[in-house]
Amino acid sequence: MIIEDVQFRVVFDSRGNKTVEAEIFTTSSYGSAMAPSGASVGKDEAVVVDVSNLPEIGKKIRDELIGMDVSDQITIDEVLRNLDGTDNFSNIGGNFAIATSLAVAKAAADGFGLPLFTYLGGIYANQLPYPLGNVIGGGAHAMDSTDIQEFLIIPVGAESFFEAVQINSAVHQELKNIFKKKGIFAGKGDEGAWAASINDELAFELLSEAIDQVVESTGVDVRIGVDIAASSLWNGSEYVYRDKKLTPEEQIEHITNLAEKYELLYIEDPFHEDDFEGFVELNKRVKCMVCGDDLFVTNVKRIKKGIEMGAANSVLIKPNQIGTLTDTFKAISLAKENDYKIIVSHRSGETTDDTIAHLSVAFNAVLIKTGVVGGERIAKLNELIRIEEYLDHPRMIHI
Ligand code: 2PG
Ligand code: MG
Repeated sequence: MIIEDVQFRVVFDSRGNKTVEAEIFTTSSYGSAMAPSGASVGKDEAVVVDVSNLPEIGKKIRDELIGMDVSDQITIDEVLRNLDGTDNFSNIGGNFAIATSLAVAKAAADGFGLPLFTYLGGIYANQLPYPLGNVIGGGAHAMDSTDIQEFLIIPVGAESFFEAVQINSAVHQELKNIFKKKGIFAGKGDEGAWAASINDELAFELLSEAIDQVVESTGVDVRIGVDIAASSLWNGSEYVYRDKKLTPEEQIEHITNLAEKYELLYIEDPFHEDDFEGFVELNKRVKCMVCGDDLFVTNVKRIKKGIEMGAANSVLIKPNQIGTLTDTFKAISLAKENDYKIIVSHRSGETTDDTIAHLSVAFNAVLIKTGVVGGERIAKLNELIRIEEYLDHPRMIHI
């Protein structure tokens, strides 16, 4: 499976922004992947370079990779790192690097005649994650909506992935009825979640109402999670909400109260990206999943710091934050060795690329965060439905 050619093209993401697609052609196989992009971006993420640099970056990568074997993922990812020469892919771009790295893995899986999740995870990669669905959203993903970026749901009572998707869709649909009934205008944000000019408290109330309806009609239990994306609320000294300003201490109180009141199962980025201490304090106070996204940026150094301090118990994994599959794997391994839960995640700017569906199964993620509606989100959910059908003994993972 020797690489004969590497091609790149500019394509568009779900926000209508340009992104890059990589294609790997080997003597006997093919793989392609597209880079997603974030709106609430951690400062230590791999850098996205302008796709107008495609001709020169494309040539650099092509010249290095032609002649290499796609089954040698670790070496290829090392070559990408060395070619870039920085810690954050600011030369060849995290977008070019991740599209290439994932396309290489897909070409290798194709060459072996295996689905990607089996190629990466082996025969015991047979558990499905629960879909962590974004149903109301604001922050950097919508205009004039909630301060909390994402109100998420987890259909913990679902017995199959298919049922889990059905339940998340039902809650999303029920919310539409509730907005209508109450005369609240709601549009949709970047990830297909409802966006409305309401405060966080009202969003929690409406969401609880929608969940009650769905639980009553289906008997399947659903829990609430949030991505506060608090770096977007932080002004350097306070967290600024539409109706209040909170000091770091008040923010800890506020999040603790929300966790109790709404029995939250999942809290992501409740404090700004450098407030490891805030995370430590909250992690002591609550029983649920405390997850770092901007805090960790899928970066081994930052995850290590968090583990040493006791800052969280879960990590969000976004391959494009770090730039290669191998570095993504290293982040996951370190987290798992320390009993952290793995949540594989989309970005707010997505394409129909469904690679993360495979990564979530391969690496035993407990959750996949990939929205509820919209073609680019559904692409991942439908791929997991296919994977569930393909597996001999599929089962939902234990959260
Ligand atoms: C997040 C993500 C995905 P973005 O903050 O977790 O929901 O958003 O891609 O804008 O960083
Ligand atoms: Mg986040």
